Amino acid sequence: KGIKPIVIATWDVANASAKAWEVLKNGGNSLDAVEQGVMIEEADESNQSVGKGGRPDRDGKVTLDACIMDHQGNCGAVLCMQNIVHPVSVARKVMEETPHVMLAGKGAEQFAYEMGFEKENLLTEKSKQEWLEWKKTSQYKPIVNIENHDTIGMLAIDSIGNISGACTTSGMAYKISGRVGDSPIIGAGLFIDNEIGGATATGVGEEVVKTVGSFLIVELMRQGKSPQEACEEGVNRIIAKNKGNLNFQIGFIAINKQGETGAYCIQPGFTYRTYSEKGHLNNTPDSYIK
Ligand code: SD4
Repeated sequence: KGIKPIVIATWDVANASAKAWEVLKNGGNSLDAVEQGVMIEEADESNQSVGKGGRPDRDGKVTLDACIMDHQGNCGAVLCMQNIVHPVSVARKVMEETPHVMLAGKGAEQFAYEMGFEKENLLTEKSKQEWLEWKKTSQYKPIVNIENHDTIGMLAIDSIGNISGACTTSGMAYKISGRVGDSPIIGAGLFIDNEIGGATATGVGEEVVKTVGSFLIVELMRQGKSPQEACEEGVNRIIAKNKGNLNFQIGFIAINKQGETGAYCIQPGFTYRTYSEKGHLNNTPDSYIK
């Protein structure tokens, strides 16, 4: 019925979007596509915002947040989990194997071991050295687009038109131990409504949580806005609350049931990947600040 598979993901995550596309192209479903796509970034030690190699909290602990949501509205999430390379897969297990949606901290880690995941040290030498350097001043000032870059949120539509999404991060570098951002919070960092579309976020998670950003964007699409218009409205809600201090980044991406995409951000510097039969593109969205 003219359904065209597509993948859309935050930041320039070419390997992750290519992996997700490969799953879709081979007839795989959107849930497998987003899981396997974001797993590429979780395993990539050079991405210091996700999974292994992620920057630690201020105490030197790498704590991961992730969630996943399918076309039936099922979802699972892990919050502030240590020692597991693939939090998105643990989130999927929470969704599929438990009556719950979210598991946090030690409980999430324990559950992961029960599901057969292996314990691994996530703090790489590079991230450790940078943290030790940071500790000399211990100033918590998230740097837009630089130090807190590359959280991956991914949305996909498969060949039967089902939409799924995933989001995974190590959170803001040098955060207070125990801090959880938007990325594993359904409605904030990610939301899917298979009748309408999906949205996901990157940037300073606190601001996304305060406006329930991804749910807002999907609801705006339900009310008739295009993905682009909905992303702009989502960012504008955050801007309206923060007039006078816009020295932070927020980026949203969205997709609707027809496979149309949109994206908007506060600061220049945010890019996003799309992969469809039109090709594999790294796109630069419009930003509020030029
Ligand atoms: C967070 N939204 O934990 C994440 C950070 C992020 O690219 O997006 N970094 O607040």
